[in-house]
Amino acid sequence: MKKAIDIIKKYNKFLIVSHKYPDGDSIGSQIALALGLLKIGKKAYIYNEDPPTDRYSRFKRINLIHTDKKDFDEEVIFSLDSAELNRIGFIKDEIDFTKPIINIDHHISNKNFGDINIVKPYYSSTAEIIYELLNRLTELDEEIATYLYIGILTDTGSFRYPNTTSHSLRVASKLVNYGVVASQISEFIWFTDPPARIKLLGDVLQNITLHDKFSIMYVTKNMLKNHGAKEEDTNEFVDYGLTIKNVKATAMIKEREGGILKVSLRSRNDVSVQELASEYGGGGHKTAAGFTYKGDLRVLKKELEKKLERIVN
Ligand SMILES: [Mn+2]
Repeated sequence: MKKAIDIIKKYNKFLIVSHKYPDGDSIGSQIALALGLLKIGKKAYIYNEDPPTDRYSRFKRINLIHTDKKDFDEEVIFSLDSAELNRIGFIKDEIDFTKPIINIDHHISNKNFGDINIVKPYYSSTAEIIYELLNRLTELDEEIATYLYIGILTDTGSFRYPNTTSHSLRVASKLVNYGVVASQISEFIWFTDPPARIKLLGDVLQNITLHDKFSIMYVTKNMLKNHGAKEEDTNEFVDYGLTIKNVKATAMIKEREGGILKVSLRSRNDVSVQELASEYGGGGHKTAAGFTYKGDLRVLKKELEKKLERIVN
C-alpha cells in the first residue's frame, strides 16, 4: 500500500483498467479511484473493453468510463478486480508494460502480475481495498463513497454472500456516514429490470433441472431473441439456482455467438466451485466462479452434472 501511495504522489497520469463485462465492483472501484485521483489534482482515465450495463445508467459518473483510449498518455496503469491481465480483453494490446502497473484485486487466483500488487482475497470486493487506499490519499466524500458502496453492495450480493464480513459491513457503514443513501443505491441498481428480462427469466426457470443438492439451467441465443433481451439481462439469473432448499451448487450455461458457452457457477459456503472453473481454464472465488467453453451445450451440461454431483457429495 505504501509503495502504491509513493507512485501516486510521484506521477500525474493514471490509466485505470478492469475486466471485460465489468460488474458493479469494477465500475464502482474504477470510478471511486478516478474521483479520488482527480480530487488530489491528478489526471485519471478509465478504459474498459465493454461499457457499463444499463443497470448502472442512473449513476452520473459512469460517463467517466471510456471504451476508447483516445490519446490519453498514461504514466501508470491501475488494473482493478482482474486476476490476470488477459481478463481485461483486447485493450491489453494498447497498454505499455514498461510503465508501472499497480494491480489491485481480491481474487485468490490473482497472478500478481503488477509491479505493485495489492491483493486481498479475504476482502469482499476491490472497492473495499480502494476504500483503504483512498483513505490514505485524501478526504472521502459522498460521491466517492457512493461508488465504493456500489462495489461492496454488488460483490456481496446485497450483503448476502459469505464474503459479507464484519470488515465489509464496517466499511459500508462508514460509507453511509458520508451521506450514501443505501436504499436509493439498491433501488437504482435492482429496481430497473427491463420487462424483457423478467419474461426471459420465466423461460430460464422453466428449464432448471434439479438434482440431488445441485441444479443447472441454461439460456440459448434463441431464448434471448424471442424476448428481445440482451445477454446482460441474464446477469444474476444464476443466483436463483442456489435459492432452492438443499441445493449446494448451481451452474448457469449461457450460449454466446460462435459456439461459445459462458458458464457461471455458484455454491454455498461449505462447497467450492473454484476448482471446477479452473479445470476449464476459468477462475473466480470459492463460491462464485466461471469459465468459457467452446462446444455443444448438451455435452457440457452432461459433463457438469457429473462434476457437480462429485463436488456436492
Ligand atoms: Mn470484485
